[in-house]
Amino acid sequence: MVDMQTDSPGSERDRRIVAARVIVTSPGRNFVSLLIETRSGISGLGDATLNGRELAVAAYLEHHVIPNLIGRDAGRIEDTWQFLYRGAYWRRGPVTMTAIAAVDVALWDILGKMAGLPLYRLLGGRSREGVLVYGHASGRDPEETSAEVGRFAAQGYRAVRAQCGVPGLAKPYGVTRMKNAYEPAESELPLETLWSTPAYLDMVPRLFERLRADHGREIELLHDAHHRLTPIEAARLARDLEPFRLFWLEDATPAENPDGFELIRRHSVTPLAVGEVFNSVWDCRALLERQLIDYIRTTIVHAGGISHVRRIADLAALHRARTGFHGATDLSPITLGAALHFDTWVPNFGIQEYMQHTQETDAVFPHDYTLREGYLHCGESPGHGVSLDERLAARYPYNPRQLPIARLTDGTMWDW
Ligand code: CS2
Ligand code: MG
Repeated sequence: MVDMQTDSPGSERDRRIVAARVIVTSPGRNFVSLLIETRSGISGLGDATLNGRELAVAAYLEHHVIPNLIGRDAGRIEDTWQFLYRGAYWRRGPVTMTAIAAVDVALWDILGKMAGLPLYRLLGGRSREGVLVYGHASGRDPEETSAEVGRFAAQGYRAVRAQCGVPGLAKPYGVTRMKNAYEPAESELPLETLWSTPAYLDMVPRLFERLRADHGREIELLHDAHHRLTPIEAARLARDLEPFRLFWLEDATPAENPDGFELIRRHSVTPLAVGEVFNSVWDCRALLERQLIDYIRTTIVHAGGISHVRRIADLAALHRARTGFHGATDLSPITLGAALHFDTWVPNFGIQEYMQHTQETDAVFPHDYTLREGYLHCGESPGHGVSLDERLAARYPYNPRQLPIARLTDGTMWDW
């Protein structure tokens, strides 16, 4: 029998979970958070935000998770994870794994606060001084996009994702007039957008030819094809981008079919990144074991939390792949805070996406991470270093929003 008094900091009685609640707030966009309180008075915060499906996760937590948490030992992080994963019977999926992630991150936050240590120290200590990030530049045409890349470079960013308008398309993916942030869920029902691959395939190489001509070869450039291409189209794009040496081409083709990446690999050495829509190690396994991708983007909030993403990172390391966590503004500052501690520790770190949250969001989620010269730095506060101002959060009621959909110009339903 494990001696409960010594299996983690604080007494077993102190670690008892006495309450937990879901907090839905919308400071500029919707966020779902989980607060878990222990008998000691120490509480922990987890992110449960799933863009466009927020209330599904909130309901899953309220009806199927929280009743099972009360009375549990907050120090039994792994056992709680296994209970929520195996005990669900209906395994995996974005809603279940986001709910499990919220609990997992909140319990790691509590452990850090009880131990008086920042999360990265609990994971194994610092592997790097700072976390390399990439910003998001976009424009209506290559000239405008290049000016935006220059703006990020002037701010000290060493890596920038570039997205650009596509001739003939009113709302191509990733182009926004907002500086820094990008919010695709802009309507209560999905906005219908049009997509044309031929026009896109012509534009992208011209974009990166312009970016390399304007900004040289030192800055790291990334691009997100956002699941839009067939495997052979993705292979063509990856090959056409080789002269411009991208850091990565992301979501080149829908990743349910790993064989599609075999085809891309046969035609190109452009590095590939995938995984922001994955929610378990099982989604990642074939792509990593067959070395079909170079960066895994699976994020802490959507893939079962720190406990599970740690397993994904270890599998990636076995196959020489690196992490490149998703970090859009529809992942709350709680996820960014936890991710930065993970990024600070993980040996096979690659890069961290960083789309700056709005000031409204940051006011609701005070945090201790900082940006300096293109690197993010987690703080030294115990836990993940992010809190939630519930009084301020209450001023922002939930605002029903869903992500867009895409159709081809002939009306065929496509991947947004
Ligand atoms: C994008 C995201 O950041 C990215 O790489 O794929 O902006 C994605 O479109 C949103 O997170 C969807 O909610
Ligand atoms: Mg993406």
